[in-house]
Amino acid sequence: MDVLMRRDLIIDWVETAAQEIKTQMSNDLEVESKSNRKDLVTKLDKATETFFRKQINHYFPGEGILGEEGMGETVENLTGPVWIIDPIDGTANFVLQHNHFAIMIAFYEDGLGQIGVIYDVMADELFVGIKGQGVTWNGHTWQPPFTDKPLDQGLLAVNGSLLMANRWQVQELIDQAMGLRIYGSAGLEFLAVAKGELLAYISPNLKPWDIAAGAVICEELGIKLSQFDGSAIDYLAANPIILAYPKSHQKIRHHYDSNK
Ligand code: 2AM
Ligand code: CA
Ligand code: CA
Ligand code: CA
Repeated sequence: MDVLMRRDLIIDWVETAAQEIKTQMSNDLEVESKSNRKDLVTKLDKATETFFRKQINHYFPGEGILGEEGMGETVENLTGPVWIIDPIDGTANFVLQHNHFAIMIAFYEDGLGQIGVIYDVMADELFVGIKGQGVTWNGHTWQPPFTDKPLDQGLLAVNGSLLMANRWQVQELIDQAMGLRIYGSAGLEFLAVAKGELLAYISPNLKPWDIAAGAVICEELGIKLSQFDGSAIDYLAANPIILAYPKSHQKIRHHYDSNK
């Protein structure tokens, strides 16, 4: 099946899932903690991932699926077709704000991103990136309105734990930007960079499903994505990431190398 047919199916699944999430959102979410008090999961994270897995298994039996709420089902390698899913990104926002969360689905082949979809559910903003074919916003061709400005002329997002620990003097770097923003959803932070609202996003510990969809969208727009040390993302591990327009990426990389 060609890439546009896959894209259309993904959009259909995402819209169905978002409608269900909105309908159920005011009911008991059955919130549980995972690794720590702040690491939450709800019954809608699980149900949404299960829904996507069922659709993929129906239309594309045998293709690999890597998802945050995998419940034991995962992939060992990225050979061939692999779906990478974050059913609700920004679960703490979802639980505590009923807002500012995203659904993310990506399709990779032999480790290379082919399709990335991020849906900001409450804002009704759907971004789709297809490798070599650009990015759309709610069906319209998308290009960020701002050019590659230096870091001191724009805003920066940094993960809260990295900021508080001030690892590699990150507070000094933040001080060079026009201001700091913290969204609490990696997906929405990737989208803010794709929109040109942020020049950069830095996060120390993102999983493959936090990165996969946004990587396709942002790389299609010429935005740079790497680990802190400049190496490529490992889609089978946790990654410290710098996502930024080229000038800011270079600035952040240099600051990291000088202070790590
Ligand atoms: P999640 O809501 O899907 O778990 C918050 O800074 C961002 O980091 C969110 O996108 C969140 O995704 C992600 N994240 C990754 N690992 C996390 C963890 N252990 N606890 C909370 N958020 C995590
Ligand atoms: Ca989570
Ligand atoms: Ca996530
Ligand atoms: Ca999640």
